[in-house]
Amino acid sequence: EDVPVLIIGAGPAGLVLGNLLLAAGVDCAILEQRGRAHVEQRARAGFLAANTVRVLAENGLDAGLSARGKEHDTCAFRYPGGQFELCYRKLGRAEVHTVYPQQHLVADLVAEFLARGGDLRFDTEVTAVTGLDGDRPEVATRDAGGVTRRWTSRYVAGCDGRHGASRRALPPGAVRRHRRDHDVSWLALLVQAPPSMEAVGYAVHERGFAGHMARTAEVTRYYLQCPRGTDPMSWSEDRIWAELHQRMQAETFGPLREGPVLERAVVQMESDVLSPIQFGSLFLAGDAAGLISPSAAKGANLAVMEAEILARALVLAVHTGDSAALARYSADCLPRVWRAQEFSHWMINLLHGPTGTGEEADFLRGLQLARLESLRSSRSHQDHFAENYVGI
Ligand code: RFL
Repeated sequence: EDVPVLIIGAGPAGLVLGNLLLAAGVDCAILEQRGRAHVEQRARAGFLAANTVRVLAENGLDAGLSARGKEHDTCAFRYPGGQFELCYRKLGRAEVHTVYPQQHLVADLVAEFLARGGDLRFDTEVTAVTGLDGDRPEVATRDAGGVTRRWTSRYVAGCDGRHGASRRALPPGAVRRHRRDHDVSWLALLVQAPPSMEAVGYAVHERGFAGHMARTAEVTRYYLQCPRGTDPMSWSEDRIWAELHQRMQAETFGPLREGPVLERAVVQMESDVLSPIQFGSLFLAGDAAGLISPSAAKGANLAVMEAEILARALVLAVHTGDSAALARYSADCLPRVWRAQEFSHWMINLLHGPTGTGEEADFLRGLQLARLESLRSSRSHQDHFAENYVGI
C-alpha cells in the first residue's frame, strides 16, 4: 500500500498529526499496534497547556475538551515550612491549564480522524522501517491475525513512543541521544475519589515527595515517591493512604478523600532528547523524539507542539515539493524541547530531596528549601515559574 505519509502510533502525537494532515488534504495512514479500546482507556496525562488547547481549537479538535475540560490555575506547595499557593492565572503570561484526561483526548482524536475519512489501522504492529535514506521508505507490519504487509510512502512520522519501531530504525550514530536518569521513582496511582483540593498539590517531605492532581469529578491522581525497583503491588492501600496523609500533612491542611486504588504503576523519572529528531525520510514526534520526566506534565504538550510543526512542514513538502520547513523541523522544535527539559529538571530538584543522610544530603536539602522559599516569596521567581509551568 502506498500513501504520502505513514504515521506510526496513535497517541497524541500521531493523532494530532494525522488530523492536521487530513484537514490540509494530505493523504496518510496511521498504524497502531494496540486495539482501539486499549488506546482509548490508557490513562496518563491530564494537564493540557494553553498552546495545546490552541492547536486543538484552531483545527476543530476541541469539542470534547471544551465540553468536559476544566480550567486549572493553582498549585499548592506543602513543605516543612508550611504551605503556599501560586495562582498562575495571575502570574507570568496569565495562562491556565485545561484538565482533560489524555485517554479522552485520544478517543476524540480517533473519532475525528475516522469521521474525516482517515485510514487508521489498529492491532497493526510496525515490525520494521527500512529505506529511510532514500525517498521510498518501507514499513513492515503484522496484524493481530499474524498477517504481514508492506507499506511504502514518501515520509514516515515516528510517533510510536520510546519503545517503538521508529527509534529502533535509526542507524547507529545517525542521531545523538542526550540522556538523564534522575534516580527518582514515583508510584503513580489513580484513585476512585473526587479531588481532595482544588489545586495541584506538591508535597515535599522527608519521607519523600507526594503529589495530588485532579482528573475528573470521580477520579484523582496521586503520586508517591518510592524506592527504585518498587513492585507497585507491594504497597497495601492502607500503607498508600498512610503515606499520602503524612507527606501531604493532611492533619494540618485538611483530609484527603479516600477511595479504592484503580490503577498503579511505578514510573522511573528519566529524560532523553534525540538530536536531530529526523533521519532521512523519518521524522520523530512526541515520546519517540524525546522523553521528559512527568514532574512538570510536559510530555503530551510537547507531542502536540511537535505534531503541529511537523504537519505544517509535511503539508508544504507534499503539496509544493518545498522541503525547506521539513529540513528545519529539528531546529524549530529542539530549543523548545530543551526549555521544557530544563524546567522539568528544575522541578525534579524542587520536589525531591536527597535520599541519603550526611553532610552532602544536608547541603542538598538546604538548597531545596531555599528553592521553595524563593518561589514562595519572590514575585519575579513566581512569574518565571508560571511562564514555564504552563508554557511550551
Ligand atoms: P504515546 O501516547 O505513547 O503513543 C505512542 C503510540 O505508539 C504505539 N506504538 C506502536 N504502534 C505501531 N507499531 C509499533 N511498533 C508501536 N510501538 C508503539 C503505542 O501503542 C501508542 O499508542 O506517545 P505520544 O503520542 O508521543 O504521546 C506522549 C504522551 O503520551 C506522554 O508524553 C504523556 O503521557 C506523558 N505524561 C504527561 N504528559 C503531560 O503533558 N501532562 C501530564 O500530566 C502527564 N502525566 C505522563 C503523565 C506520563 C505518565 N506515564 C505513564 C509515563 C503521567 C504518567 C503516569
